[in-house]
Parts: sequence; C-alpha cells; structure tokens
Amino acid sequence: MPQAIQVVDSHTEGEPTRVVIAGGPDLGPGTVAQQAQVFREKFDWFRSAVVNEPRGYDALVGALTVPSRLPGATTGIIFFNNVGLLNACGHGTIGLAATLAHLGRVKPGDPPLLIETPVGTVTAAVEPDGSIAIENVASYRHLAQVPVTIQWEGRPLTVKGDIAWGGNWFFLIKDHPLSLSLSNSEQLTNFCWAVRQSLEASGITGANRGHIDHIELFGPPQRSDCDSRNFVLCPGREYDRSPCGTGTSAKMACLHADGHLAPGQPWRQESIIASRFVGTVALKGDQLIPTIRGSAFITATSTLLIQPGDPFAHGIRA
Ligand code: PYC
Repeated sequence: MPQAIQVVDSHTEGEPTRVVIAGGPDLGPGTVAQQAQVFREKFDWFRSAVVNEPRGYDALVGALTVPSRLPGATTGIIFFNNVGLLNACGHGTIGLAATLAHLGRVKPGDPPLLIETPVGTVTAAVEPDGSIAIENVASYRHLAQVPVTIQWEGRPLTVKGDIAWGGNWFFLIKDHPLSLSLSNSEQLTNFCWAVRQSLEASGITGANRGHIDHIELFGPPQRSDCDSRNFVLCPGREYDRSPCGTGTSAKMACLHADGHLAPGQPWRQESIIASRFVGTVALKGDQLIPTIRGSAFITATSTLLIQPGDPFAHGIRA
C-alpha cells in the first residue's frame, strides 16, 4: 500500500505553501520546538518527499500541522523547504490560515487563531474582507550596518547590512548596485548567495550564534501604493515571491530602531513580483511585535503518494 499524505496547496502573494493536514509523522508529545527537533533528526525523508521533486519544486514551502499543548492553541506548525526546516514563516502562516478557512475550521471575523511555532506563538486572523493578518514573534535589530565583502564582477565589493530577527535571521541591505526587477532574478540570487557565503566565512551571525540564512535587498517601489520593493533570498537559494513575512518584520524592526517607523504606522512592502504585505509594529512592554497583512489563495487539495519501490519516493536530494 502506498503511504498517503493529504495536503492543501496555496499561495500567499505569489509564494507557495503546501500544508500537510493528514499522513504526517508522529513527532511525540513535546513542545513544537521539541517536535521540530524530532522532525529534523528522524523525518528528513518526509520533508524531502513533500517539497522536493518529483512531488514539489524548490520554491515550495511545506508546513506540517502538529499538536500543540498550549492552552487555546489551534495547532502547532513546523515549516520546511527544499533544504531543511525554517524557524518560522510569515507567508506560510497566512497560507495556513487560508487553508484552515478552506477546511471550514475558521471563518472571516472569527477571533484570531493561536499558532505555536518552534520560535514562539503567533496569531492569525481571517479578516471580514478575506485578507489575513498575522501577529508575529517579537522582532529586533541585532546589529546595524555590518560590512561584508564579496567578490562581484571580478572585484572585491563591500556592502553593509543590518542583522535583524523577524522569526528568522536576516541580513538587510539598502545600498547595493543591483536593480530589483524580476528579469534580474539570477543576478540578484548570485549576489545574495555571495553575501550569505561571505557572512558564513567571516563567522558573522545573529544573536546567540543564530545562523543568518535569509538575505534581503531593498530598493525603490514600482507600485505607487508601496514604500519599498525587496528581493529576499531564502535558505535553499530560492527567492521569496511574496515580500516575506519574517523579512518584513525584520525590516520594520530596523526602521523602528532608526526612528523611521512609529507604532501603528503602516509599512507597505512590495515583493520582487509586485505583490504586497502591509505591516505595522506595536510595543508590548519592551518588545516590538509586528503585524503583517496579506492574502492567500488555495491552488490545490491533493493526496501525495509514496509508493514502495519508487527510487525517488523521498524526493530528489542534492
Ligand atoms: O514569509 O517569512 C516568510 C518566508 C520565509 C521564507 C519564505 N517565506
């Protein structure tokens, strides 16, 4: 008998999410952070089977719903991609809420869902207009304007970036020589990858040696209803089609730290494909809590099959 895995696919502002709603592994009775550790150590084949070819593709982000024992929590969630686990995922949380709405587990105007992630609790509210607002984990800038040198077009080039946490670690670069257009995605990818490799080679990390695995470039918006356009390179060398929820949280933390974003003031972030998130920040005690709003659409409901004897049953891995 083939193993059956039920999934709901969606996209959030262009970035795909595949939520596993049944057929996932039992990760034991721990917190979601502990379950994520079990997933990482024992079920990497499952991650690869769900998101890698031949069932998936490199840009696809997977999401495994797992039990949460937090009082009032709707679900726990573990996000993953073509190379491993993500700490958190903003577009994926919006996709999860759209999936739960599709399944009839939440409707527009209901109280926000409480969702346990490996790095903290987030909420997601399906608004009466169908858009989804997520309240993210506390976000902050760790270091400002850190120089990093890469080899670019045959010469050394030094760029500066902020290191900030928005649920994942980001290196955020405002001043760079590239044009943020989709037709330029290969060059943008190569540039960001060179930055990431240079950060790793120099031992530059987030707080507590947190691995900086997302690189984010900024430029002027093309849409008149946005403040900025970005290009975000994700850990598996794929770019985010959405403006990146955790990346927009990290950006707003930097803007707030520089005195450029007041609590409640909207920040309208355009993606490389011209989709948009609208974010705000709020202060809760000494914590900066971002809210990100965007839309997600269901693209498929399906059953993935893992057939005995299939040489690529667990996906094609590098
Ligand atoms: O929206 O936070 C996000 C995200 C991370 C990786 C891809 N999307």
